Amino acid sequence: MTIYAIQELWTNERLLNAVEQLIGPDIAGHPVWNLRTKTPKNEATTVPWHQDVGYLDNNSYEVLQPTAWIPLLDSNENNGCMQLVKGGHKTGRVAEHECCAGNTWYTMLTEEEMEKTLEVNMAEDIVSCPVSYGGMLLLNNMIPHRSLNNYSDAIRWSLDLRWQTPHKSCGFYGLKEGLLMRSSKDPNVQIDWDTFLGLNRTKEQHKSVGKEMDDFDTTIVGPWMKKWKIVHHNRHTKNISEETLSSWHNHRPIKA
Ligand SMILES: O=C(O)CCC(=O)C(=O)O
Repeated sequence: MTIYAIQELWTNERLLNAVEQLIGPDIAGHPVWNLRTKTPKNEATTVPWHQDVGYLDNNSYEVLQPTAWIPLLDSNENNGCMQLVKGGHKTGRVAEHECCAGNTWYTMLTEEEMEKTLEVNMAEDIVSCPVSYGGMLLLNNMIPHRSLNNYSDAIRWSLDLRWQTPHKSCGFYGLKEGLLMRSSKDPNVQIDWDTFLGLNRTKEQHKSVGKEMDDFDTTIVGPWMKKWKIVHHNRHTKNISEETLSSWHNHRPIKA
């Protein structure tokens, strides 16, 4: 799959028609999108419980940002499909996330925190969402979700693509703006891919921590790290200085 194929899918007429029903006729692509290669039995690609808003700036909390999660093969509980917690978006609250899950750089929600703040029942409300090739799962940015482990022998490829109104902040800490795809004022709007693709969001994340980073340095650099407490350190946090951490939050000191 090339970037052109992803561009075509992201701006697909029928997909945008569905998105329009949710957010209205003005549509921007959100700068956070991923092509995921979920390799078998790999903790690094198994995403723990979280709300997508947990990765974004607080000014996105009141903006509806639908995500289309699109597997590039049949997905099921064996190869790492998604699970969500039914009704977990209804309070409109953002639960207290923690960092970092296991040996990954993901933020995560504990089950206790979800039950307390999002008023869900983890014994009853978890829903597995197997999606066949050609289908998609549409997610609200407040709904808690995760992906299961991949116990198969094949890579579970998927895309997650997001949209929102172009009239509100996309909550990406000013690092990158959205991409106008549909405008009620201009039915022939030209999508400015050059500007959008010209700005590498990973490089912008690196710049936001104020230091040059080697491409193979796996230290976490997302600005969302400043939002949530780092309660568990691992190889992705060990190079962050105590001084930087304490300027972010009331983090626990790093233990060797
Ligand atoms: O595809 C996955 O494994 C996780 C996707 C996810 O959590 C997301 O798109 O927010």
